Amino acid sequence: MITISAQPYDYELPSSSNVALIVIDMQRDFMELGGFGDILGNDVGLLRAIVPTLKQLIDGFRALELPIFHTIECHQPDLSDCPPSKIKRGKGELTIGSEGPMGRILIKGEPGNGIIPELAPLPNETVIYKPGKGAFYATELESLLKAKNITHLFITGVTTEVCVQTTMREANDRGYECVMVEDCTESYFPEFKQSTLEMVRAQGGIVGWTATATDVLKGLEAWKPAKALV
Ligand code: TIU
Repeated sequence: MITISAQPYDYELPSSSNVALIVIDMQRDFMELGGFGDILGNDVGLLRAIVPTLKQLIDGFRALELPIFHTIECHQPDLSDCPPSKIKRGKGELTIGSEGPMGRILIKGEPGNGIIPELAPLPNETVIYKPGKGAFYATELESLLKAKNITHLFITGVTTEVCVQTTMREANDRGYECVMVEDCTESYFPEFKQSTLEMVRAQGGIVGWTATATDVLKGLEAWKPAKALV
């Protein structure tokens, strides 16, 4: 057993547990002009701050041969997996499926739907294509985690209060011990990021823990997993 310095108290990682890194939606749609985040009226430049730290965390998991799951929010080209309510939302000129400068917005396989090159998944890493905000809804994520006996999740990505928080709540309800990595998640609204961090760790860790990437890596480097799983 090792502990990782975290809030609201240390996060315990038994040697019998298995961990995974979850990287939520680090895709061009949210990070670049002309994508979904931009058409909703957000300052997409704000999200770039976490890229170097998240890259370090991903590299740390790779060096330790620990599994990494990347997610992409997207829909099928015929929008059959997109509820009309989601298409209508925002009331902008462009919406999901519209042709934008990076291809059709939030559509699987379009240039704008790809993960930013700095954080591109390696061939041995899993990419989960998700139609909702949460990574467990209508995806194979839970069965893949169960197949590897993964019990402890480190959750990162964008945006903190939308897809990251939704995923952490879904994971918490399914029994996973979750850490939101503070400096590896970002929001278009700095105050929403702060509130999210506070609300997940309030009430004795009602949804889980928060910790910095440095503390997560320090802990994992000292940890001896039951078996290396990639
Ligand atoms: N709009 C916004 O903040 N987020 C999303 O629509 N998706 C994700 O958070 N990935």
